[in-house]
Amino acid sequence: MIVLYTTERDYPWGTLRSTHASKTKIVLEEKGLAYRIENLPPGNLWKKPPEMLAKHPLAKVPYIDDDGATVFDSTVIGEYLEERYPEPPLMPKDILARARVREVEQFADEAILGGNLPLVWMPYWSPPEKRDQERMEKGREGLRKRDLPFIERMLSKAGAGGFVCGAFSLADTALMPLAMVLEVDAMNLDEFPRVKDYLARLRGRPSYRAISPRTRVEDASHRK
Ligand SMILES: N[C@@H](CCC(=O)N[C@@H](CS)C(=O)NCC(=O)O)C(=O)O
Repeated sequence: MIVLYTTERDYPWGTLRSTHASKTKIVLEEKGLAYRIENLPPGNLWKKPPEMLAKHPLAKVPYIDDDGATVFDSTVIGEYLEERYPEPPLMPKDILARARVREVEQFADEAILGGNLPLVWMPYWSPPEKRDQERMEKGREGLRKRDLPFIERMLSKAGAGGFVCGAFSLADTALMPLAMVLEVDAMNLDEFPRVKDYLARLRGRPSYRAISPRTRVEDASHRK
């Protein structure tokens, strides 16, 4: 069984999960693979204990163990799972269409998951009175000014399928954590009607249950 190393915690305001590892969890769910979660203390992401450094040279999450082999980095894990377990496919066949999926996937990682979203998301790991509201607003502003306009544009060109590159793909798995965070944060998305509908569509997929802020840690810790 695949083991996914991540960080997930129940709080009174929702169950919070690592954004990058949530991306991996969605790939496992969409492919119907058996897995279990190894839940690490969030403090390990700063402490970088030797047992984590032995698996991931930056001691980040996610990393997976698949039959004794460790694979790290959510993007690499997504591509690995796609090649190792090709059904159902999460990549188109056409070479240019594959490049488009990778562009969005890369953008989601660099601009959103590693850029503006942590400014909004990290404070939720602390009690309300300790959250830096100014920093959170800066993250929302970054999403509004740069990231959401790009996703809105991609959706306007996506055609049939309803997802960011048409049919559901690895590009959407990278945007599922945005749906997760904006379910907790509920920032106003009226300027981005396509994004708003799209995030609702992502939340409607059965796989979303595994990362939903409404699903407790113990209720999404494995899949048989
Ligand atoms: N490129 C990496 C980024 C992973 C990442 O930044 N994960 C966060 C948690 S969502 C983390 O481990 N942060 C600790 C750190 O940056 O040292 C990936 O896609 O897996």
